[in-house]
Amino acid sequence: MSNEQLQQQYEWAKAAYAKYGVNTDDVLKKLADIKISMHCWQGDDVAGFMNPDQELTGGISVTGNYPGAAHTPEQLRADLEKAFSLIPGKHKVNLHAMYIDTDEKIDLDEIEPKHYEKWVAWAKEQGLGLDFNPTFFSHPNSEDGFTLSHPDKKIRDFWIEHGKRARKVAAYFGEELGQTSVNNFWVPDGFKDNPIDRLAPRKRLMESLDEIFAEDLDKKYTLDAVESKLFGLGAEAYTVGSHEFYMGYGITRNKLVCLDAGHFHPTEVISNKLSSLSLFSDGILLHVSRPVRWDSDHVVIMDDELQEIGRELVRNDLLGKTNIGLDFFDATINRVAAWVIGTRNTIKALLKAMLEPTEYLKKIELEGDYTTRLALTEELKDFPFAAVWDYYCEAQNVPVREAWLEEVKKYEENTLLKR
Ligand code: RNT
Ligand code: ZN
Repeated sequence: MSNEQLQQQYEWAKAAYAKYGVNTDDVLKKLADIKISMHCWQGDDVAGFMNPDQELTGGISVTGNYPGAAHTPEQLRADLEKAFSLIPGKHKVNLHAMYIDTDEKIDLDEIEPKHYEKWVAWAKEQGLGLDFNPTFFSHPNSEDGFTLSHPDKKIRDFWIEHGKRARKVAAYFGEELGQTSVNNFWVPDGFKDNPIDRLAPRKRLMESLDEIFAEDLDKKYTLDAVESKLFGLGAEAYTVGSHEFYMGYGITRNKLVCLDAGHFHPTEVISNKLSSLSLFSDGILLHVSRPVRWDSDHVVIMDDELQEIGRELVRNDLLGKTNIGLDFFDATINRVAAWVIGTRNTIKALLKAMLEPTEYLKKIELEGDYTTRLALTEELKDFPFAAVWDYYCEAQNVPVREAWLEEVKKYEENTLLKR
């Protein structure tokens, strides 16, 4: 499409939205300020660089053996750069502790900021932020399914040390990069079969977390988050860190509660939780993901739930207190394409939501005019939002529509297939 056509389309779309008081120019300015935290682990099937041959454990699973996975930090960064060159806006990278970049042979209870210096230098050069996650899986000390809630104090202490050190790394990211680094705690702890004692592991988890968080770190640099889960592979009957556990924990300890779209019952959605959670917490972390029948972590597509998440964030004015992270891993398709599809969709869903005449819709709802509410929300689905998106991509210097795929194919041929 020529520049002129893009512009024409945009003007036409602009007029359509203006009729309902939505200024598309303002929307695009706001959209450019929203950062998505793109998870590094899609690039190498959640292997990391600490012990990449260690089996992936913790009840999560990656299927597929598409060629081209990153095997070194340099390769992973090159792949991330390629993906970001095809995604409009400036964003963040979400690292896991196991993605150290050092020649030192260290364990998880020995990590220090210096082991991530190269990531920081790269993020500075690229103008990216960095988020972080301690890694409580794929390690001999988590082999029996328990970490921070382990009955053995020695094992718990190993993981507590890891958690404390991870916070220091996140604070270092925040300080160096001048933007808050969200540090997300997720532990896989749970039982395959029905436990007798559901309480004691939860009490141990609570106490371990309290120990990790005992030191106050400057919230300007890092914010801790806690992520709940319903079940995992091999932890089908009971997960220690359940939703109720972390709702209670996060709110009483002033931590961000992390909602992962795949961590609830199959018909339960996180979009409907955002408004309630926002009333009681200072901040929210999202793991935008796509569960298919279970917590399968499929690539995010433009489905109803993604759009509903976008709408809830916009309608309730929650973008300012919500950190939007992605969490999916698919090894059956090109991994750079997976990032581009999931991240572009997430931004696009936010744009769609921001183009909605929210004030007007709230007003007619208050007046009890549910007929107009339904009629208009249905008609709005056909409004020319794609013209606004195309214009935005062009303005942000990234490929318009499916043109990005050509770039990924070239990169696959010239780089990924040569690994
Ligand atoms: C697992 C959680 C967690 C992980 C990452 C790799 O169920 O969703 O967020 O996916 O830490
Ligand atoms: Zn998650």
